[in-house]
Amino acid sequence: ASGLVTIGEAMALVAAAQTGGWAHHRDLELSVAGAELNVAVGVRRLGRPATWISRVGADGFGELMLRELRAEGVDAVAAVDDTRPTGLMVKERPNSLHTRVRYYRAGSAASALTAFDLPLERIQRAAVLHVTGITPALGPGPASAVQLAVDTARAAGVTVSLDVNYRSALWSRSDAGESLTPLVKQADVLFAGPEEASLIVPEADPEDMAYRLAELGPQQVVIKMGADGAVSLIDGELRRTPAIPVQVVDTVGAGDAFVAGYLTELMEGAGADRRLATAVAAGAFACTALGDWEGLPTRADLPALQATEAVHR
Ligand code: KDG
Repeated sequence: ASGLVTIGEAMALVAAAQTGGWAHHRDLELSVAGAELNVAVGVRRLGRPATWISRVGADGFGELMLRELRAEGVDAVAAVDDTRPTGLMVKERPNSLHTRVRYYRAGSAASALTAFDLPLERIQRAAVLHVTGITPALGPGPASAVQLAVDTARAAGVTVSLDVNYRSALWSRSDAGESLTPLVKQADVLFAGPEEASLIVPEADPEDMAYRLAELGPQQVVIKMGADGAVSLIDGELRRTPAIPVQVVDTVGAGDAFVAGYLTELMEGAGADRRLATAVAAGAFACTALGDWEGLPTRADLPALQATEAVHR
């Protein structure tokens, strides 16, 4: 057992190159994105093996995705579906204060993911299985794939990581809460923003949330609070970890970077303090570049941020 295995949809990402909205500025940049893909790339950059399981369309977007993953050294296990397209996500920057994200993913290749797409032996050999609350929102097939993956991992003694990742464009808060609560109970490591945690537990305060979520099962609960850092309850110990201040260019993907940092250190056998330190550093790095994963750090990059931080002290 050495690496991370993750399952989920990635989409072609069309992002505005300038602020101002599509009606005024039409330059765009083409990339790929998806929460689980972002985590896989993040883990790989920090030095651990990563496998990404999905489906892609038989189109240029699917090819681009597989190419990028190959370039990053992520092992992609993705059936090419010639009846459905690769999904698309459009990121508009109407002004410098906002980013607007829209999906064109209904009927995508990845939404046809089923339990049959899973290479079960890879999950059994993984160090960590990472899933998110996005995949069960894509339909019954993807939901059953996530459930089988989690069951397989648990039976094999593989650590299960879940990021709640609520996406309001995909389902209601009540449907998400109902579907994700059983998964939360089966997770060893749980990540959620405060709003997301409130889908599962009634508390409003992050510390109370962490305690209540841990009661459901996960020994490691991490409440991600963006610029406010993180509150965590790891093996019964409560911590508050401040974020590292950076000049923010694009926050989308920062949560995934945080997860990648945490899980990489977990796989390295590092203690909780180091897991959280790398998590906040990776999250900060991700904010400094446009794109969901382009700004993810390598091990060699990490000291740069620590040096900047030292100046701020
Ligand atoms: O976490 C960033 C993701 O939101 C983005 O990459 C796209 O996976 C995505 C989603 O479904 O929102």
